Amino acid sequence: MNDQIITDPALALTDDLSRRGFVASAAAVGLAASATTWGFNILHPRDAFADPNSPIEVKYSMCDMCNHVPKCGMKCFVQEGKVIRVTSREDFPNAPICSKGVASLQELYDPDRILDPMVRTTPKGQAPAWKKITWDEAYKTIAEKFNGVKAKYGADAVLFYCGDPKEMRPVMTRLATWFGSSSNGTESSVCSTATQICAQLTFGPGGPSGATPSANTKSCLIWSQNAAWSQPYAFSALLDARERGVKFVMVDPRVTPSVESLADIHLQLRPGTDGALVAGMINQIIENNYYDREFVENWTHGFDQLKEYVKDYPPQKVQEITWVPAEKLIAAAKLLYDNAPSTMVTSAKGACHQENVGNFQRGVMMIPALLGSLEVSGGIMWGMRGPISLDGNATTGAFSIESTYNAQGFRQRRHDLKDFPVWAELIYLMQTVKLPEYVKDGKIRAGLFCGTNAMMWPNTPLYQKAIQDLEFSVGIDYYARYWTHDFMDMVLPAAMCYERDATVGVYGNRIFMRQKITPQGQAREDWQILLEIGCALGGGEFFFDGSVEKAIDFNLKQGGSDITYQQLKANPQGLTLPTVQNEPKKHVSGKIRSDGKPGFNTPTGKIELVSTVLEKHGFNGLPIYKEPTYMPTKEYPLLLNTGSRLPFYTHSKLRGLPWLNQFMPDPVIRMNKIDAEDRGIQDGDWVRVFNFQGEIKVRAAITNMVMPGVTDIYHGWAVADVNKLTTRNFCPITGFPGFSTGVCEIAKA
Ligand SMILES: Nc1nc2c(c(=O)[nH]1)N[C@H]1C(S)=C(S)[C@@H](COP(=O)(O)OP(=O)(O)OC[C@H]3O[C@@H](n4cnc5c(=O)[nH]c(N)nc54)[C@H](O)[C@@H]3O)O[C@H]1N2
Ligand SMILES: Nc1nc2c(c(=O)[nH]1)N[C@H]1C(S)=C(S)[C@@H](COP(=O)(O)OP(=O)(O)OC[C@H]3O[C@@H](n4cnc5c(=O)[nH]c(N)nc54)[C@H](O)[C@@H]3O)O[C@H]1N2
Ligand SMILES: [Mo]
Repeated sequence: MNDQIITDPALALTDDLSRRGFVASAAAVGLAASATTWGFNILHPRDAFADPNSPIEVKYSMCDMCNHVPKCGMKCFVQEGKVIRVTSREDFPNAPICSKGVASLQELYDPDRILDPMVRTTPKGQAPAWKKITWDEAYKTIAEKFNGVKAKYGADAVLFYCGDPKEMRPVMTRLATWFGSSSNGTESSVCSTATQICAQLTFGPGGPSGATPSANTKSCLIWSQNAAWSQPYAFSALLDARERGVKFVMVDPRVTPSVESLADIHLQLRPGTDGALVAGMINQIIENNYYDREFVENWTHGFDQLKEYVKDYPPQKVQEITWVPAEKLIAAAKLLYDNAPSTMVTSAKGACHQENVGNFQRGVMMIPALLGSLEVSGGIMWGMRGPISLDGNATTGAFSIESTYNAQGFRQRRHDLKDFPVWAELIYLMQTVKLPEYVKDGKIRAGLFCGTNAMMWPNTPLYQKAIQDLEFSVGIDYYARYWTHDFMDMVLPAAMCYERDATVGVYGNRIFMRQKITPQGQAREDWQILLEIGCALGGGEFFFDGSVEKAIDFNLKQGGSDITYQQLKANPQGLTLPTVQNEPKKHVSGKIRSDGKPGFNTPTGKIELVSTVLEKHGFNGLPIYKEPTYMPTKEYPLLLNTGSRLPFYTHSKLRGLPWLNQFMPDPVIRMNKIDAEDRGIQDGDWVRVFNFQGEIKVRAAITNMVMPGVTDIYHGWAVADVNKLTTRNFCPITGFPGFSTGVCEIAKA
């Protein structure tokens, strides 16, 4: 790597071409060399060649290409310290690895990865150039800058932030809390937290937000999830359920591969009208006496008000609003009633990216409650309080910051408290969607950004500017990404999944740790970097003097387990944790509430059909329907629906990996044949997609996957960032933007 590295979009584009050339040659050689039925051989442009006669060692790892927990198991074939091949891992809870897992080797040995700490040498606002520095120099600068800002403006002026990657979060939280900053946020500001908030409001804190079908489940309501593409490990379980005879009702504006392979009834709604559809479903459940009287009378709050409210949503009216045929809605309610117990799945994107999510998703959660499917086998069950509290990342109770957090009065000081009071009451991480405002007002002046992509928020340029306007900011990443790190002062090289110990993976009662290889260059694992920053800031002992091993041990102990780092290292096949057998009707036996009384963990002790927490904050407590802010007009007649997942990319990532890029080299917008014909557009044409806020250039894909009037486009394309066109209309309860509910026009480029 050169000492001076220039990141520039134009360069990135030409670079892409040369990489494409590499695909062709690599694929050809790879095929010829592949002698196995499992996995693929790989050849790399640099540094990854091993002497073919050297011995092959098997190591076990866990993938992190989609940043999701639980992760998929990987079996790595290692020669001279280099991973030469990767396959699915046998006897592991999550399998198989997908195309992203296989292609992760191209990321591991990507010549574009950053392998040294780098500081910028040009002023911000100008094209950046970077200079290599040592880790010690980096830590010293970070400590000076962060402590300087803290001394002048208080600790809350330093933002601690993680993007979609999840594994480092417990350490980031420990760091923020010790530093004394209540400005501790994540990408979950626009991902999944809305579901968590709705579940807490309806079911109470600590409860479930849904459940996938289990042995006794007879039907399942999937409210917008295309697991075939976004959760392949979960999709195979759904297919198994279907084979067992489970009936599926699926709500989705698109005809997805999941809809095609699972749905008995597909409710294909106009995006953003979920609130009306859910009111229509509840209307049918109540009007037809499908609801469980005993449960409703004893264990719900606000039934009469809900009953009155949904009278306004008879099937015919719902059809006009949502475009879902009335008879399908009627049939869906009946199918769920006829096939009890029923379970329900919502999703972190499809069911969250609406301005009205804080209302409608509570309505979705009320459906299994009304049908009497809570706390019954095959329905939705609360977990048992057991001795071990480790989640998929072994983070629960992690560095147990809750008490420190409360003791230091963080909640009252938070910058987001006035903007999103319900979020601030329920979630200890801050809602970051108002970052531009907080920077403009001088409330946030420095930031540590681990695994961050500035194109994830609506109206990207505002967030890029906010990051640029910080007095000091540092990113931790595998790459210096021009759309994010060009606006920062420093970038630190993170070790990839193959190259790190932390964190352990917990799947039910099984626990695993990776067997790492030596990181490339100067890269270090996130846990180590964050612990070392803690030490540089002056917190040595609190950060285990930088020891990842000690941090993992502490973390496991906090979660209630005696297992140690050394034991996990010695047992790559995984270890078993003690479990507690779950049992039904825990709301009757008093095993749900923390005070041991019967009922649920809500203020009323009941499932809240009318939320008392929302009422306390001045909101309507019912799951009301509100139209999206933007409706189609003559000028912008198409609905802009963004971000539905593609199987081979994750957000802004993986575009540079030849094995994946070949599937969709250019950004694409899906549109219906009727809309295309109206505009003289042919399949594959370059088109302009635009609205009052911005314009991007992409290729048109003409398909019946979307209805006339609706489009479908993925986010995270640096060359065509759709978040230049998405707007900042936030759900007042959750702060979530309407990524699903914009408007646009399309014309031939
Ligand atoms: N329009 C629209 N916008 C959306 C969405 C949408 O559906 N539509 N979806 C939203 C959702 S749900 C999400 S989750 C966000 C995602 O938004 P982000 O999390 O911001 O997106 P990523 O592209 O995953 O960026 C992660 C960055 O972290 C780096 N990275 C990956 N793994 C690691 C790691 O382990 N350690 C470190 N240090 N770095 C790592 C990657 O190289 C990348 O630069 O986007 C949101 N934005
Ligand atoms: N390959 C891959 N996998 C991923 C990711 C990735 O980027 N790539 N991202 C990961 C992340 S961070 C997340 S949050 C999850 C997201 O996981 P999900 O939320 O399950 O995302 P999708 O599978 O795209 O399913 C969302 C569905 O919602 C539908 N939808 C769109 N608008 C609306 C609407 O207004 N109403 C309703 N009811 N449905 C609507 C879309 O048509 C789509 O089929 O996926 C994770 N998995
Ligand atoms: Mo997400």
